[in-house]
Amino acid sequence: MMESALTARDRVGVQDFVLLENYTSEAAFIENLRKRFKENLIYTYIGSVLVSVNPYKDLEIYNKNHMERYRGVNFYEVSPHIYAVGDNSYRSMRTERKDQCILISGESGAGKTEASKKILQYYAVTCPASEQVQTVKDRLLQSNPVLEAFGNAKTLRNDNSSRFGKYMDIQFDFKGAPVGGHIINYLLEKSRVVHQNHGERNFHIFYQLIEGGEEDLLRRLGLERNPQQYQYLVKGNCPKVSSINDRSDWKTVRKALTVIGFNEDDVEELLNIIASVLHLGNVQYGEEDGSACITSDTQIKYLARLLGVNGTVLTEALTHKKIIAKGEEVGPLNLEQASSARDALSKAVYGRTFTWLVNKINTSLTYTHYSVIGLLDIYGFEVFQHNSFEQFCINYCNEKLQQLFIELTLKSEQEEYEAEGITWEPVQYFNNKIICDLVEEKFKGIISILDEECLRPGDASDLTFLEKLADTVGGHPHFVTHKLADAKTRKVMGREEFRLLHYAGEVNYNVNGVFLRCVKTVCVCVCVCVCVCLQVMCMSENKILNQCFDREELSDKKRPETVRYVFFLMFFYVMKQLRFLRFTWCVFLSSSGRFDEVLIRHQVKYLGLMENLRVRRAGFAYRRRYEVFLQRYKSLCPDTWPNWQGKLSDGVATLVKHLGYKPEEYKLGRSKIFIRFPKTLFGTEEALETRKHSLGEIPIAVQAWWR
Ligand code: AD9
Ligand code: MG
Repeated sequence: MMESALTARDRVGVQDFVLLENYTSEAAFIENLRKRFKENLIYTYIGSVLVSVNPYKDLEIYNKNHMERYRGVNFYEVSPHIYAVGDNSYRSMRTERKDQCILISGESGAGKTEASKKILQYYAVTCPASEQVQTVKDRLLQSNPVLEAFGNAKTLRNDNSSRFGKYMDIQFDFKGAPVGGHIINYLLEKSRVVHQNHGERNFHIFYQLIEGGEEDLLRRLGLERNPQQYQYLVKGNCPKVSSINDRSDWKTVRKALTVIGFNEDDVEELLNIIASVLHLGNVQYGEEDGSACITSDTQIKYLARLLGVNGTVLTEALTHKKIIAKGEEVGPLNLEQASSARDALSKAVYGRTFTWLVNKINTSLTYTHYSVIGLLDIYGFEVFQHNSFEQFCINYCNEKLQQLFIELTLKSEQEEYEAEGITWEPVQYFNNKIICDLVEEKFKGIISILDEECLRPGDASDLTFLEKLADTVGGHPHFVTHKLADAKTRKVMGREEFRLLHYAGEVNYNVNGVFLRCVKTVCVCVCVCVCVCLQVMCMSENKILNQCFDREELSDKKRPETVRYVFFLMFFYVMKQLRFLRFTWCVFLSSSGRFDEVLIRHQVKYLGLMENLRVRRAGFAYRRRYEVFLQRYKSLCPDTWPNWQGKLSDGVATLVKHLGYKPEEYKLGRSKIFIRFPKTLFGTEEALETRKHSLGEIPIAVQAWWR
């Protein structure tokens, strides 16, 4: 027996949350996600936003047949899918001649990187190709294993976690063929190079090189085939991961480097640096009269050769500092200072080499701007038991994106209403500009205060920073410190914390001991101990390092990198880009392979999905072009069936009058009908089903309609 539309909806939920009857209810939202997840329908829309729950199992929905199914088809005619987003952006770019951006957000392990790869594969398979285009397609695809080797690592949440943010432009020519690309990386988690939490690993490339590197290569690099030998690889006590085959991944990466256009010299220099970082980690210090000294010169010998620097100068740099306050005087480091200078050097070398790698990939992807689709793979809101500077950066970024989202969604709604000649009714929504201002306002925002404390010589500490915050923004409605909080809040807040009331919820940030230090690691120039080491790197004969380290930055004339500047670098370009693009938002939710309601509810809250739905539903829940609406429902009215001969708008007006729509339920625009409530549409949909059943007809695309 044919399943009716009503029971199909009961079973698999609605494919678009705007069609939920009770759209303000979080429980109804989650129930809809649950129903769909149970049926392996991992994708659902909120208007044009795609929401997905990670299935953690291979679903048969990413093959060539599926790609074909989504090619050139309207968003709502087929069930929600990441390919639909890819196809829609592609067609908008082609027809409207407007650059696009697909913004992928969600917490760690939610499936963001997999999704961006799926979009790339979709374009690689479905877009036109010539021989030259094939080379670009290959390079675009092959950039993934390389970037993942150097920028991904096993964490407790994801065996292949991206430890950097990525914005990738895919460029298309006038025929719609991908002809180039450009990647921007930001905020690589450099601290992982020198330290990993228990159960986590360093970046994949180290293990790939040790496990997969040929014997003579390892000999030349002075490496042993045992990760346990290296201080930088033993911290997490997790050299092997069952889901990862380092040896075969090494082969993939080596091949990918060749496809991208790295020659043997490039690869050699690159691997020299990777090996050097491991040797640096094994540099051991002893103590003489309170000063640090290097106890064995084995590592220094390798380092001098691999980095192309003088061993004596390097030894000096790893044990001495330039005391800026007293001019050019050079002084010895104590044990702790020397270890942190060594680690800071390792992080700087690795971080800059990563940026070099991205630039090198960019060079191979030739930039011939015609039309662009950007893919932004970004962290979603993060709230842990202990939140620090890293969470502050990520959450601020999401706050900005939310602001942009609301602005652009409302703007596009307004533009559509205007184009259709429908009166715009103001929408009530929470404008989070007030929180963005609290963070970024010049002179009195949190970033400015942080800058001031970072650059202030003397007694600046995390606690003075907290006090200054209380003095400057203490009265702000979205800011709370322990000192100024009411008795109830004090109970759940530490003395070293401040709380921000983000649009997605409250987050307590702990400044104790780590906030300023984190900031100083981000703004490397502030860290005096590293200066001497950086000087040595400027002398390196290694061609890559030579490009990465610039004498200019060591001169006092160069402006230090302030927090504001780093933020600016991180977000400004992307934000500026987004403003001029038509963007599609994809939100990914993590799961443990089953539908964990607590986990999902938490993410729905912190990703601001209910707020997004509210903005979407502020006007009309549903809109369709007249011809599409008439084609689907014309059989329900004797005057429009089998064919309406007059103007389309008159046909739709006749049809809805016959169906008994009340004036407050709908509006007729120039080319579309707008329906305010889902129940109006559902009533019509059910009438259609009843009619088809009575005639024994097979409902047209009823599955797609609901799914
Ligand atoms: V992180 O912020 O980089 O730590 P991501 O990028 O959000 O994270 P990723 O794409 O790496 O997560 O996905 C994590 C794992 O989930 C993958 O390694 C897959 O095992 C699994 N996954 C993700 N998407 C899908 C999917 N569409 N189907 C099946 C998936 N499994
Ligand atoms: Mg990722």
